[in-house]
Amino acid sequence: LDGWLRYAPLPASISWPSVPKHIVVLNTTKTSPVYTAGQELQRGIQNILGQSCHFSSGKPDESIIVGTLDAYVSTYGNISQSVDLKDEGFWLSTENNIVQIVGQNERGALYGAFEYLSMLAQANFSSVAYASNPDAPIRWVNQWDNLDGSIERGYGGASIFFSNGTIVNNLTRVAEYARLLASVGINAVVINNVNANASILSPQNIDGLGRIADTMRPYGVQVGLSLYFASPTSGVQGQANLTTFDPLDPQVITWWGNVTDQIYERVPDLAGYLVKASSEGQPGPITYNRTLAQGANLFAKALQPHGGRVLFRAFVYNQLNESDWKADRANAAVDFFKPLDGEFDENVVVQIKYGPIDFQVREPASPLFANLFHTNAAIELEVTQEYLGQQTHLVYLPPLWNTVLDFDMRIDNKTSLVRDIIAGRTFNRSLGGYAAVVNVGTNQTWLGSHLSMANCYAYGRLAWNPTEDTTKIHEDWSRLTFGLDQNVVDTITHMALESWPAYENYSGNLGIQTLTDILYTHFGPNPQSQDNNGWGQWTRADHTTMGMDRTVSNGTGYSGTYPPEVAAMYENIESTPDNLLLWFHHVNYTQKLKSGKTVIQHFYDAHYAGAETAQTFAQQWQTLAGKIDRQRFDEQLYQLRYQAGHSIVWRDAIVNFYHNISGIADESGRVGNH
Ligand code: GCW
Repeated sequence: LDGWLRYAPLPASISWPSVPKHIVVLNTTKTSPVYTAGQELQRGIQNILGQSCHFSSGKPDESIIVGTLDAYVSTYGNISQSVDLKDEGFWLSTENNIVQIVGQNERGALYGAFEYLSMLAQANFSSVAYASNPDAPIRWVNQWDNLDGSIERGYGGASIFFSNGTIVNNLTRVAEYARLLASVGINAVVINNVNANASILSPQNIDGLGRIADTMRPYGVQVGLSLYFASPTSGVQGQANLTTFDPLDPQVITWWGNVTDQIYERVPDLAGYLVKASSEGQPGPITYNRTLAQGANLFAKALQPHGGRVLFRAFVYNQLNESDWKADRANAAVDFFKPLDGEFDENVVVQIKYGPIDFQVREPASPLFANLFHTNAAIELEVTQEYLGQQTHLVYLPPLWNTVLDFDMRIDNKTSLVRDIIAGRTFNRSLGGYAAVVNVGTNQTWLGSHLSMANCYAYGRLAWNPTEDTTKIHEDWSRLTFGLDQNVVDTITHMALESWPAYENYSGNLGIQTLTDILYTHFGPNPQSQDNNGWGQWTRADHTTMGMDRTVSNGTGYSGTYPPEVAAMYENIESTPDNLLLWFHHVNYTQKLKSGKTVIQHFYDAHYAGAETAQTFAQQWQTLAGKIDRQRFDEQLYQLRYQAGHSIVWRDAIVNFYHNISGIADESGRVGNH
């Protein structure tokens, strides 16, 4: 339940230097994150080191001091070193037997306390003095929780926020969740599904929202809300009912203004709204022939006096006809949003999925990041493993995320990394950052699997600092979660690093997408489901060829939506990396890759290799018997064995499908004819 915040006692074999026994908390208001920081420090040091600390005030010697920079300076005068603190950052110094934990704001002080405790829990007693600042202001998580308590694409049990149409009474789990999120620098949670229900806006539910906000506030985690665009006409109990939801209609504007005022009355620090509109059957501004910007600005204007933000989702596309060679869902976001660049209000952030389709095992970075110069942008990631095994498969996701965050769009032929664009640096934007769909539930493991929590932890760490090494992040998580035994850390981290390449190998290769069932479950192999439907996630596989031709010269024109250098790279087969070949090009199964193999032989080989690696995960895990408590060891072993079996189901389904359709034999004789 504590996730990575176990505060396990350090093993007796370790000896450590003394740690101050006094904690000076420079803000004693119980709802302040600074107060929470003091409580966490006391609890953590007690559990990790077995040392009791007393709260005291006054003299700094032999103390842990935690507070905001303002409070610190007014109590002790300036910090001796010059400290460069940005919004929500912190200063941490352990020099001279004084621990200074000084936040740029209250939340920053709590982040600093968690960082110090993370050091102690990993037996790191080195002397440090540094400032740490977040890379971007938006570091949110999204929960796709429905008011009935179910969670769309959630694999860790029922909602911790809702049941039976209202907010649950007991918010203990909500506090625990906020604590975990705060410990990795997350500052807001959007608590309800983007496929939203208008009844979240009833007075009773607004009060429930207030209780959630009160519960998370001590952790510095703000609440955000997903909105149903047609709420004004939905007959929300306790609110006026209109006959239109046209975003330019004065009545509608007043309606949202009123509702927003009511919410801020109860939740003065609401983070803002998240809006999925005119997407996948959801109503939106397009219903009234208004633009998506007009739709977003409706909420922006209601929030503006309160300091709130609108995260407006770029996941807007239409159903398409596969018989049209030039139809391409991957073009949708740029088609819809590029013409609107500059029309969004300053407190709007366009929230863009990492790839142009939908959380696939490999996608190129969404070109929309390189097409908005006067609009704030955030990246949307998924911690919940919707297409990636739904937590029954081990897949450590940060290496996948980094293929997008570190991608260089070469705007104006200059370095323009996606992570710099969303941080606001490239185009000098005031806002931007990160959102991840997490979807924890009431399961004791939160996500439905012990090892999956590494993704949640790493998400926060990367949103704070996207240049951090993902291997090191995993090692930290592993130590905090399973203890300091080097063999345990190395084994679990080794498995984690092999996991995404393995999953890609036994699901979908060369940029063809995940090849999972896309119609309903998004789980398990179903390559035939990809084609002959309106969803536009096509593979265009026939007897001799496969892949989407997304070139400008002969295809959908998608490659041309990137800046020139990148567009040129993807336009040509020779310069397209193998791992995206079938994303950009429609080729023969016998097309040669840079590796020298044919496409079809690569499919066969990769599927066997991926499933083979998956077989080793349970074995690697078993070498840790006795080093991990029984319950977690057994539960994880069960899942890894399932994955071992399911990876073979995957392998055989995919290789047989392509063998049947192509009639091309496997050079190693493994496929068909048995
Ligand atoms: O991938 C699809 C999911 C839907 C989801 C949608 C979205 C919340 O299958 O379940 O809806 O994306 O991101 O809006």
